[in-house]
This record gives sequence, C-alpha cells and structure tokens, in this order.
Amino acid sequence: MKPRRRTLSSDRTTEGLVLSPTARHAKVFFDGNVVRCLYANVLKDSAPLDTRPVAAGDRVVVRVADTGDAFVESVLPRKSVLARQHAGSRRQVMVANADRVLIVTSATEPIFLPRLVDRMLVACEAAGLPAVITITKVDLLTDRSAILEAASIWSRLGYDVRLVSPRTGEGIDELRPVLLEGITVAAGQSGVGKSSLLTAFEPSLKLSTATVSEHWGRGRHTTTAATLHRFMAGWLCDTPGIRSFGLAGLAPTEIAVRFRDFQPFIDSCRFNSCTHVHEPECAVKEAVALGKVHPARMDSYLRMIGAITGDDESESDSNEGSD
Ligand SMILES: Nc1nc2c(ncn2[C@@H]2O[C@H](COP(=O)(O)OP(=O)(O)OP(=O)(O)O)[C@@H](O)[C@H]2O)c(=O)[nH]1
Ligand SMILES: [Mg+2]
Ligand SMILES: [Zn+2]
Repeated sequence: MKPRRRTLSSDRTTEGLVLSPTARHAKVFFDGNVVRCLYANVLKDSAPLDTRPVAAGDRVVVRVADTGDAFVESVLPRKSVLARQHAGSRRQVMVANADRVLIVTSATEPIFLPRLVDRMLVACEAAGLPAVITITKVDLLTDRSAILEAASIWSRLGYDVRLVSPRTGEGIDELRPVLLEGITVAAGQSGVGKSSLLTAFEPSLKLSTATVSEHWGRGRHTTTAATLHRFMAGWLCDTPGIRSFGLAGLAPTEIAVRFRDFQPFIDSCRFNSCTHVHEPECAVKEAVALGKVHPARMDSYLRMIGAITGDDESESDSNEGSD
C-alpha cells in the first residue's frame, strides 16, 4: 500500500545529506543517523528532466512524521552537479555538491581509455569541478612508457595526474591528503578499480569488488548505486561503472571551450562559430599542425563531436552504462 504523507503539528523538519538514492527512497544522514526516507509527493515532480528527484550528495529537507516515517521534502540549492546527459533521455545526476572528481582509469585490465578520460574532463570542466586523473593498476605494467606519455599530455595542461595501485599501495598515501574534506567522487568504467581505490584510502569501508571478466576484459558492474561513505572530515562517493559519458546538450563550440589546450586559439579562428572540424583558417587545427595541441586531444575532440552528430563513437557501446 502506498504510504501517505501526513503533516501533523508534531511533525518536524531537519536538514539531511543524501548518501544513496534509489527510485523510491533514499538513505539520508541526519541527526547522526542514516535513515531510509521516502520521497514526498511534492518532490516527485520537482526535477522532471532528471532520472531521479535527488542525487547522492544532495542536501535535503527531511520531514519526520510523528509515526517515525521520514520523507524527503525538498532539495537545497546545489553547488555542483556531475551529470551524464544522453540524447533523447533524461539527465542522470551522478552526484551533487561534489568538491572534486577522481577520474579513475586503469592502466590495463580493462584497457586504458584516454579518450574516455578526455570526455570526463569536459564534463568536469562543464561542472566547474577539479579533476584528479587517477590511473590505477600500474603494478600490472611491465613498461610504463605509454601511460607516462598520456599522463604528461594531461599534466602539461595543468591537470593533477596520479599513478596508483591499491594492490601495492603505490601513490595511495600521496593522494589521501587531497581527499580529507568535502565530497570526493570516484568515477570511471566498470572494473578499473574505483571501489578498490576508495577501500585503500579507508580500509574499514570494505567496498565490494570483483575480478574483471577474462573473456570480455570488462568489469562486472559490481557497484550498483552511487553511495557516499564517511572519510575523515568529508565523504568518498563510490559510483557504478560507466561505459560512456554522455555530453548531449553541449554544442561542439561548448565542448571546444572545455578543452584547455584549445582555449588560447579559439578566438583566432576565422569564423566565430568554428567547430574546428572542416572550417578554413581554423587556429585550433593550425595549432595541432604546429605541435601546440597534441593530436590525441584533437582526436578525442573529433570523436566527441562525431558522437554528438550521430557518427560512431568507438569507445562507447550501445548500452549507456549502468545505474
Ligand atoms: N592488479 C591490480 N588489480 C586491481 C587494482 N585495483 C583493483 N584491482 C582489481 O580490479 C578488479 C576490479 O576492481 P573494483 O574495485 O571492483 O572495480 P570498480 O571500478 O569498483 O568496478 P565496478 O564497481 O564494477 O564499477 C578487482 O579484481 C580488483 O582486485 C590494482 O591496483 N592492481
Ligand atoms: Mg565498484
Ligand atoms: Zn577553429
């Protein structure tokens, strides 16, 4: 039977933090406890363009009825939103109010995907969120040269890039101080080691992990819901593996300005609306030809634009990711 929201004079409201939402309810932290809260009817229609009315990390107003039932009544203004947007479908807010994103990618197993990292960097730039590119499983490499080359492209752009291994502990103590406050979200493909990484920072978390499928070389989508976990003075947010990161809603020119390396050249293109693909006198393309922009970054950009105009995007498959 559908629970009815009762509003009695003995009801009280308080502020809470959403740790993990599902379609019907959310685990909310308030008054020192984690409480399962239903969504108040008034909330259900509040974000019609989103897959869920609330996201992990949301600050919410909770009404506690005299029966003890608790309802999420409203969402307080968000200071940041990390969201995936797929053409023709609703926006999926992965986490709200994050302070930084660990873009987690594996050096191998599953295969290293620098273009997915570039895509997530665009999403972080669009959200105004600092990113730490975290390359895991470096213990499995016999030759690090290809990874170091990719890492150097990003570090030259001013991104914080870390090589880590929860298996051997490499890079963990160096990264931990970055995460002491605020909300840190780990995002990336299934099987890259997000849950293993967060457990390395805080062993008591014991987050579920699973081996990568030998046959497919892919993760098994072990983590099924974005969830905040207490860590020092802040929170770590584990998220389900994503297969792609939809940027629908961003026009090519809006994507291009989120490429830090394109920014110095964009204003010198002959056309204001230059998409840096086929236009003549394009300063960005010239910068690539002169070695001022790395061709790998241009390749990432062109694939993003191709995905938006309906061309094949080789790194994403038809399934747009779990959750
Ligand atoms: N060799 C090695 N294996 C690792 C490392 N980190 C994680 N793994 C292994 O990689 C597999 C996947 O790790 P998970 O932490 O479950 O990956 P995940 O990104 O959370 O995956 P989903 O929850 O499916 O998105 C597990 O078998 C881990 O033991 C590492 O640094 N080195
Ligand atoms: Mg996981
Ligand atoms: Zn141009």
